Amino acid sequence: MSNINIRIAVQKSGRLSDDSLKLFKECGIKFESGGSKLRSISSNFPIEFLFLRDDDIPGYVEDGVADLGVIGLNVLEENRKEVEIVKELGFSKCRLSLAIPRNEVYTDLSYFEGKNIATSYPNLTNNFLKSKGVSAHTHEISGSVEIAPSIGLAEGICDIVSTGGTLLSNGLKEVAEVFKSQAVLISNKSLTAEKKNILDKLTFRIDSVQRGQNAKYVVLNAEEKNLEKIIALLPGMKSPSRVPLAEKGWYSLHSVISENDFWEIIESLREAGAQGILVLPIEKMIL
Ligand code: PRT
Ligand code: ZN
Repeated sequence: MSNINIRIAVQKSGRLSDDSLKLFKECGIKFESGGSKLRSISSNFPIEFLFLRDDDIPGYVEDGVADLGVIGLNVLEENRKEVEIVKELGFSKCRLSLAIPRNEVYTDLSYFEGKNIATSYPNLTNNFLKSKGVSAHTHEISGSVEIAPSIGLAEGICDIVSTGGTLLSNGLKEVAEVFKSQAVLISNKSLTAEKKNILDKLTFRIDSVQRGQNAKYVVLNAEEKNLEKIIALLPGMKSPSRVPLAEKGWYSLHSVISENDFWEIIESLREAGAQGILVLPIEKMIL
């Protein structure tokens, strides 16, 4: 084995860091993290972690200081760095939205015509408004954007929202979504063949973990007369496994179902006569 490591930049502490570390641990990659550690080399996978401020990650990956990075799509698109998006990671989901004081009457985007909007995302905000034919002024501030209207800095804001609680507690209401975001894995545009090979191994593991998270393992009992109907409802990886029970005329069926249609399938299974339904989490799913 060669001694080349791929270098990945992840957020040191913040809304991306816990889920990023969890994902790599679920991929079976062992490394130390936490405390004042700024870098860490895995003991069982050719990867080195750099722990950084999230804002610096796209630039480091563009320059090749890091080969890979985990970053919010909002930060990446705002900074417009030349990097490759390898895959969506499905965590740190949020949206960039326009918001105005709660007691204002909002009609449509023309509300913002000629107005001042405070934001940490001037590029995304301006692009959005321009594409809608609205000309407004963005006022860039780096934090505490929500207080801008109440201190007279701007009439509206454009900021990251997840639950909406922060807007609410600052007397604001969300009126239009500008951009949907989640964490993404990015890579430098010119990785060597050796590093590409390591990235392929990493994405194979990430895919297996993600597939597992989107699926449930289902075990149920069924009487012979209901088998056909129940099997038709169970997709499975190939087709469901069928194991005869000690009690004559009864079978146990094992299958995998998607998280998305989970409740619908469970209800149909019960209607079709399935009994003793067990649902188990799947740790990994290798295809
Ligand atoms: O220190 P460092 O620079 O590394 O971190 P940071 O403070 O710049 O970023 P951090 O950790 O706050 O967020 C990192 C990324 O998480 C963001 O770039 C987004 O991609 C994503 N993310 C997900 C969020 C949120 N949810 C979120 N709710 N980023 C920020 N918020 C803030 C938002 O700015 C607002 O102040 O939370 C507040 C709104 O939350 P709700 O739940 O009240 O709507
Ligand atoms: Zn930051």
